[in-house]
Amino acid sequence: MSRLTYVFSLFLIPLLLFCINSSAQADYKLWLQYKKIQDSKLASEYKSKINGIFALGNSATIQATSKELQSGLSSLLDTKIQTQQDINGENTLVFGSKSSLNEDIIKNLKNELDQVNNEGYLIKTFSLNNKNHILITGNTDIGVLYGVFNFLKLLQTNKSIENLNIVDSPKINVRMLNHWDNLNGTVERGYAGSSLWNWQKLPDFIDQRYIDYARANASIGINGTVLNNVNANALILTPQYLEKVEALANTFRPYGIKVYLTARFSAPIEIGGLKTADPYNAEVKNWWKEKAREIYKRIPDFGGFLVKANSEGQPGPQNYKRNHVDGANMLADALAPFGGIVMWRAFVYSEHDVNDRAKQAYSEFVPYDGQFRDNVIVQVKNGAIDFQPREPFHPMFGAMPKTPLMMEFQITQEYLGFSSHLVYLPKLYQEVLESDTYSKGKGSTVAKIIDGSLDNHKLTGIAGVANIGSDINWTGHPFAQANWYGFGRLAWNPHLDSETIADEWLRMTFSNDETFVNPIKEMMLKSREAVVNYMTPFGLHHIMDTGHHYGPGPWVSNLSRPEWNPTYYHKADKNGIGFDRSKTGSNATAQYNQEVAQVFNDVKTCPEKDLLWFHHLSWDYKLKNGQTLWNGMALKYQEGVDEVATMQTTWKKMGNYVDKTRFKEVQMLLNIQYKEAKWWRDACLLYFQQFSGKELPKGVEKPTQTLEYFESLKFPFAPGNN
Ligand code: GCW
Repeated sequence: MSRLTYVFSLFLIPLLLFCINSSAQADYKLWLQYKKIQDSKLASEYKSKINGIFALGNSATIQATSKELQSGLSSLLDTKIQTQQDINGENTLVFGSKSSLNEDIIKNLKNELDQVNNEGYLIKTFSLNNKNHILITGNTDIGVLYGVFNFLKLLQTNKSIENLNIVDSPKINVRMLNHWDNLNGTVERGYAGSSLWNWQKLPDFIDQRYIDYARANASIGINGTVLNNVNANALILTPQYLEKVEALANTFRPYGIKVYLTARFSAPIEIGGLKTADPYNAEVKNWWKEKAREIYKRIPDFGGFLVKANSEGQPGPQNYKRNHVDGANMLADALAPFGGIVMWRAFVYSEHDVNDRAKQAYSEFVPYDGQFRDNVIVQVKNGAIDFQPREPFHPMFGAMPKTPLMMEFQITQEYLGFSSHLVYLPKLYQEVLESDTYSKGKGSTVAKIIDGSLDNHKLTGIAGVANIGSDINWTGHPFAQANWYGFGRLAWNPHLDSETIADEWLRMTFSNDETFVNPIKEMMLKSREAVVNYMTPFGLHHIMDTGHHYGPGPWVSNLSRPEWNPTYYHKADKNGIGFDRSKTGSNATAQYNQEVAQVFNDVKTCPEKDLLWFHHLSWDYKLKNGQTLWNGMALKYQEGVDEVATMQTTWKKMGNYVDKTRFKEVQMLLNIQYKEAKWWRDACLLYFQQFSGKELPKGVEKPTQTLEYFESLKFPFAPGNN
């Protein structure tokens, strides 16, 4: 071996491996980077206020909290933080729940502790014998854990910790991820590798990932997870799998995360040996009761069932001429003795129903208002079709005041470019949450319906279909981590602003440098409108290629179920484009409260962003800016593409603020996004041009391929479609 090779192998290879490894770790660590504070003045200020930490209590949660605090602070402050046995010195960070505090402190904090619920927390500067300390407390240990994560966030985002007085608690009770994970390890609509759950190695092998998953979720307040796909497999309810589910539940418990499962309605037949799953049948009822007992014996804090019934071929009560109430209540009765809940999905539509698909869920569910058991919550997607880049809010929100409704958002980007497009979804979530349903007059926002404040509901919930998989960076795209993060933040408080969320996420994940944060925040905030523009401007929807939903497919019209065909949704012809859902059409607008219906109904007041969702308009229809609809549409497609080009330019300047791995990853992904945005623009415009018969306006680039070429593209192995 030459001297040079020797030196190389001795020093450089380990160094190289270290660099690669630490870069990969940055990807893996999500927003919990705990990178050393760069601003030295700030770092010494922090250090001067935190001499050591002192835990009150010793539960599994407090131990996990302690560990997080110690490792977080040690790396943020670049010094070993000592665990103390008392608070005799000064500047101690004390944490523990109410039950561990002394009488005097409790008396002092009574008002604030009463203000926060069971998961809330206080972060306070307090003095004892003239010495200053910081106290993080709550009514429960989980509250303390949430408080500690938020304290760490203050440091991560370089906020002051002077005179702390923070009082906060979650506004929604059930804040959960829905994993569409199959038992064979694939993930329906998953674009970040395979399922996190290694069913084969469970229950004996507890992957460190399970713990890091729980940490990440707890850090944003997510307190529930549905482990398996709503297109359910009954085997998850057999002892063989329940043993594995129990191991996961035990792992997540210290982090305040409850486990839930999907319940396949026909399970009593498939794994119970019964002849029927009729919810009126005594044996069936009993089977579910026994099943619940069996589950709770293993998992005393099991959360409950999520059910997709009589939807897209899943079995349900209607197979026995019963209805959704019968099915949901039967399961609710089985879970009630143990405190479990049923989340019954309202995502139903039928090929046998000739009505506009957008109307079907409302028509079916609204008459049941008030008939569900107290431990049933109806889970409604944000819009009436299916997780499109833009949909007006679902008309069921505001129409069932006697029934708790739970929001279902999709975090995984089934219809928004998979994990290769940078799209900041909290912007979409916020738009929906802020929408005014007018159900109790002005200000009856969707957020107030799902946080229970408008109709006085105790059971409240929000679910996000997870975008998480086995990829090193969890979500496939480094920026898709922001969608997981942002979903959690809005689940905690649906009234938050998506810009604030982007700001904190960027600082925690990448850098506090303003020259990085500001332009990248702007890029994130604009990214949602960009994807709307290059895929489905002006309220167009569901024109993706079918099945896998990858890329454009506005021409698809040959599927057996009419409402699976893009042509069903855009209705383009020589006379124009768009779905008439106004009074002259399907009258879906009538499902909204009058104030809203009126606005959507009239083409003059209908927001242009929703125009073709509600109206079929001629190609020459004049938009507010004076352009014809055809020209305006073409220009929007171009605008979307241009925005992605701007994103590329913005990102290119950021090499100094981001580690090489993530910098390069985002750069490559933006290149893909740019390519695909052009593909969307060209394919859609060429297709619609057949009907409009008009030239592309000035400013819109000429397509580089023919329509035939785009139509010929096939993707039999597109991910997420198993
Ligand atoms: O968006 C559609 C998806 C299906 C999904 C379904 C649902 C899990 O294409 O993959 O099934 O919605 O939400 O049930």
